[in-house]
Amino acid sequence: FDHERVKVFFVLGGPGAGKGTQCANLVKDFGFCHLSAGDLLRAEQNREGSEFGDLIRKYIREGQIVPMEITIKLLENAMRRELTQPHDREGWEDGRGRFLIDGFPRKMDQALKFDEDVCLSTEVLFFTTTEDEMLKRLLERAKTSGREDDNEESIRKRFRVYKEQTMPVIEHYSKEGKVATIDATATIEQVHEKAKEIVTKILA
Ligand code: UP5
Ligand code: MG
Repeated sequence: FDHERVKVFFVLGGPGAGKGTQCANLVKDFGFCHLSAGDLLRAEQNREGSEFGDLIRKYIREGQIVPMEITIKLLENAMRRELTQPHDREGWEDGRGRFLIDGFPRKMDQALKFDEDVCLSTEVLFFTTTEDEMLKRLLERAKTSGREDDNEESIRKRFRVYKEQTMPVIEHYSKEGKVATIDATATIEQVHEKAKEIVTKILA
């Protein structure tokens, strides 16, 4: 996809930082299409006839990164589907579109491959808070989420993978001047205001 027409915002931050929550708000403000890599993988895991179901389940429970070919294919297919259907949302005329790609890329190889083969990204929205806060949020969410990785053991593994594999991605984009860091410790509404301000400037 042509990055002049298709705006890709990567949304990164640790497990439970609030990526999904904030994406839902930004969709309402700016007409984004929100694609969560984790949600796409969970849907593929449960899709009847998927050859990857067992593999995805195993990786997610261990907090490991699913081989990038699978995730990138799911994202690319979802983007193509969106871009080829009619929209009356802001920013979506004549093959144009804007995406929030949530929870991706979380490993350097994915970042390079996506920028090269799918679409050059515009910006990284980086939501940051402490591990204690993220753990608290995830354990609370665990009561109702039904997610197989919302247990303390999987959460600890997700934290480790995030530090070892995803932080280098953020450093990489920082060097390119593409990272907007947002303190996600405040209330959902306060974090939203800050994110909205940043996105407004970038889209202007
Ligand atoms: N909450 C949110 N904001 C709050 C605030 N400001 N104050 C108080 N509470 C707040 O939020 C989490 C919880 O916190 C919610 O209950 C919310 O109400 C509350 P949420 O918005 O869901 O946080 P989010 O950052 O989206 O957390 P999530 O658990 O989804 O993050 P992960 O990055 O861990 O999960 P994801 O779904 O992206 O990935 C899951 C797994 O998929 C990965 O571990 C990996 O195994 C696999 N994966 C890949 O292999 N490749 C990929 O490219 C992507 C994923
Ligand atoms: Mg999420």
